Amino acid sequence: MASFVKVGLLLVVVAVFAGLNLSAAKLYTVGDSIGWTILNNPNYTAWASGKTFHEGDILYFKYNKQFHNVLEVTKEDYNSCKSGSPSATYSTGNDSITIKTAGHHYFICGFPGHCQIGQKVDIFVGGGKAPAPASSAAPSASLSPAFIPSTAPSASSALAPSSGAQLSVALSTIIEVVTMTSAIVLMGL
Ligand SMILES: [Cu+2]
Repeated sequence: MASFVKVGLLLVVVAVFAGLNLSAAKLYTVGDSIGWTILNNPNYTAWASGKTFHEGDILYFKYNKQFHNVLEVTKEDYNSCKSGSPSATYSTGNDSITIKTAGHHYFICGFPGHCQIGQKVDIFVGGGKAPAPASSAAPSASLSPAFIPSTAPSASSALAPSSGAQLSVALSTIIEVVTMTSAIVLMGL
């Protein structure tokens, strides 16, 4: 039973970090549930275009290593699908690549024909590191003046909705953790 409690506590710690660290470095599974493949005509350009990548984020390439790999290449090699001189090669099938610099990062599959039919992705990272958790209030606070009516209530009332929203996110995380812990402890009993 004690081991169940230990596992429960570990999960709590993990969940708290995952829940409270929402705006820190993120892990992106390339292609999401499809992964890194040529099946079903994945469009990795579309996959990347909806995302804002930051330095420190992690790209997770999941694929069958018998059929695919991941090469980091230059823009020219990306455009022409040349796999002969990659700056890095990954081939485990479970590759986590941390983005360490701003700018474009070009990845292709080196297996013949795969890049040409779309197994390639351009990850663009803007300047600056991922915002620290403590600064997460800044974006919503900077948006709030737009919502202040011309009769100008105090700044504190304009900020209230966003801090309320953050509180409810924190509360739902805590509720989730408590629910999970009690389920695990009950299993142990
Ligand atoms: Cu491939």
